[in-house]
Amino acid sequence: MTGALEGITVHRHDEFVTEVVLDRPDALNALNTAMARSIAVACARIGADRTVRAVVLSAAGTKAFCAGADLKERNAMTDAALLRQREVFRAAFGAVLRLPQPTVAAVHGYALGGGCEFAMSCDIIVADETAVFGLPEVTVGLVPGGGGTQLALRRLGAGLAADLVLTGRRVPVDEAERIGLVARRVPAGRARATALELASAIAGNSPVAVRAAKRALRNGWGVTLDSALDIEDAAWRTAALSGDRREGIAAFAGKRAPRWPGQ
Ligand code: CO8
Repeated sequence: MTGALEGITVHRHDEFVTEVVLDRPDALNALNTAMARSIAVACARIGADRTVRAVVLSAAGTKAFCAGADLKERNAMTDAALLRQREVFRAAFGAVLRLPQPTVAAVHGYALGGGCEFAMSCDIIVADETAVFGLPEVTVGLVPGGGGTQLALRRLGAGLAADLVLTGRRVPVDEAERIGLVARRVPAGRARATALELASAIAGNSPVAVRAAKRALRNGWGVTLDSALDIEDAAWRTAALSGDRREGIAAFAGKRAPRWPGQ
């Protein structure tokens, strides 16, 4: 993918997987305004590309996935500039969260503040032994604003979300795995490769079913069980009436790999 992207790079892997790399390693991949704009642009392109079946969000360098908002850039900002930046940041976090394809975060090192929020905006978090999560916003006079309070609440429950958000403490990978923030924990240096493998495995499944299942998982958050089951039913119908379902069952019966029509 070409175009003026700053602070990130985008790579296409095999046929169906796209990787977005947070790429300001000298600043621990801290999120500045230009980078946030680029993330929104890249996600808009990826989201509209029906040939992309899974997305990996990874980071350059060895020390950090992302150390949050670029506090040096913010240091020089007026209140008005900060409010303008907020809209750009909201668009970036929203763009990752709303990607229609499954998203896998590959986390190594620090994932703090906005970094933790980017990881939580993905469907699945893979983290290596060096990963450290945290929402330290209250320690710098802020509230998590990239979805952190609400994503922590939904992913971890009210008690743990309050613990993390109100203390701003760091969560080592052991605890992150135990509390269910991290779905897969891998040896140091293996997060990206594992995330790409996972994305490839997902991309091998029916694209219609995978997107519909993601919609059900996402839209079922925070609604009543009855409403959530209606959402699941709609997802089921989408998949059940698709060419992918016909092909999936024909391939099973014919003992061959499916060739998904993707519709
Ligand atoms: N912003 C800018 N630069 C940073 C940041 C950052 N957040 N974090 C690290 N850096 C820079 C350092 O200044 C340093 O640069 P230089 O060499 O030029 O001085 C370089 O990266 C390396 O950092 P350190 O020397 O500090 O490395 P350490 O290993 O000693 O420490 C830490 C690493 C623990 C990650 C430490 O750098 C740190 O605490 N950073 C700040 C973390 C933080 O508080 N993040 C939360 C910020 S608030 C936020 O993310 C809100 C997001 C809201 C988005 C939603 C909007 C809608």
